[in-house]
Amino acid sequence: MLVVADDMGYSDLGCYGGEIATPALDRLGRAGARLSRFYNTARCSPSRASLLTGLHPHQTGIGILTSDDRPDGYRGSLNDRCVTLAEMLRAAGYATSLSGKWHLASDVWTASDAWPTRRGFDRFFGTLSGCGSYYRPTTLTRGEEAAEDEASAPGFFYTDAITKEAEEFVRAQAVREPDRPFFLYVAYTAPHWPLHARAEDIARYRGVFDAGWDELRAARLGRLVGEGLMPAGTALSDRDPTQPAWVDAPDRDWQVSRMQTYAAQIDRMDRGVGRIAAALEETGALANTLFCFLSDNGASAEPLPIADVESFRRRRSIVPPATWSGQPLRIGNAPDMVPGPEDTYASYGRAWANLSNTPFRFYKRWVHEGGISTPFIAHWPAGGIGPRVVHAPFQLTDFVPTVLEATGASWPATCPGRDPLPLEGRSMLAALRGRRVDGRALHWEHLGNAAIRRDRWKLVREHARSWELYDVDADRAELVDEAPRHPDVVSDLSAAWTAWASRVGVIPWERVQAIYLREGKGDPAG
Ligand SMILES: [Ca+2]
Repeated sequence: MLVVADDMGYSDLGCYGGEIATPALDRLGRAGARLSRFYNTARCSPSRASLLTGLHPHQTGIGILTSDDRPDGYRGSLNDRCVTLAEMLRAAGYATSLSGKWHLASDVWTASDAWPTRRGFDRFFGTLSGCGSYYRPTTLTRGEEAAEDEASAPGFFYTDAITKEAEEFVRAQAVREPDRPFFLYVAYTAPHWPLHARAEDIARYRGVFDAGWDELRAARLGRLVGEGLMPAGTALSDRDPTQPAWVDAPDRDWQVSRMQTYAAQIDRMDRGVGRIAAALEETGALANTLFCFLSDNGASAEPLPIADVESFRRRRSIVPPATWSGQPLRIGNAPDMVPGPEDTYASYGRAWANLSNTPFRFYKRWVHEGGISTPFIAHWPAGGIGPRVVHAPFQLTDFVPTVLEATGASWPATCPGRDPLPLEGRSMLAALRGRRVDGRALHWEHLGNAAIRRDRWKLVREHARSWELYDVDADRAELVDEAPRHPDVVSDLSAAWTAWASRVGVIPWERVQAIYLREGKGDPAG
């Protein structure tokens, strides 16, 4: 079972130092392995592509998001050189089900060979697009049939609908095919914007964030050290330089309401995980289920609207035309727009994202630690994964080999009509079981932002800027640039990164930008 959160930061969960109530994930995390250095790949679609195929995102056709930018850019849909984990496990006899977000097909309205139902999932209930209203999710689909009307039922809330579908699948399988193994992928959209949550969930966080982002960031780092996830002495990055000190921040009541709503989104997701775990327990499957949880990218500093309100409002794949009762949506972040209700469409902003990514710098889209660091929980008592913190670094390409080793399923060297690329990662199972594993280089590229990590060194740069070098064992928050003192390491790692980028088909960011400029397609990063 794989549970993915959307745009959740490194330290939001209780068992990773956060204030948010996540008892279900805390219980699984503390009874299983928690990884301190697991990395996603900075953005929704590329992360999901890598997670499900064991390849780097560029190899699957999804280098940015799901815009089809051929012939000069990426395809924006899973290509035929990759095989999904669902396809591999189904071939090994597993029942397969996806409940939640897909975001791996450029066409979200017409079924294609990049839809989940044609990529190994027997069952699919969820959204094809990258995000949307929790009360009225656009592109909601069941199998290959439009299902947006299902959300018109009284009391519908997308997070709960994802949970319900997954829980029913677990209970139904126990009756329908009790001896057949299954792969259940639960892809919540929480806590991605818009900030939608029920009033009673938001009320659970009254007072929790009143101390503000400065105090709370320091407290989170203290708890990360206490949990054994960060070494004692880890330095906290400075507050994002564009953001005010909490004591100087205007509209603090509104600021608090944004973070309360974000917390309520995670809280609701965690209660869903608790319900699914209870279903696994009641059907006798929990102890012998490899349960994994992670977030697809670091916390998001994205403002809303991205571009102007009117063009944003026209994005039908993520913005519903109105509320179910016909009210227009209020899109944007302003002190007179308290988030949560169906007619709002807001995000929580850069300063709170800075808290979510404690102790790191930067956000979703960047490949500095704040963009790519995620909690990773693996729970499988019958599989020898006991309570421990694992510090070995891994990235998304390592997930598929881990599941293949755990299940005994095999990678399909041949698929009819396809020529799949070999897997890029390696199994994490030995490390999850507490054994030492050798180091290996990890690589990233997104929007021209680039990084490579080998042993204690991480070489990283923002697009069009110079390489920075950090000793991420001693300086995880990337505060002291060692590049001037170690030019040999910089040249060695930059050459290794360039060779990797060339091999996996990274398209230079300038070329992608040129397509958008030429065709008037707007901002390729948006
Ligand atoms: Ca995301």
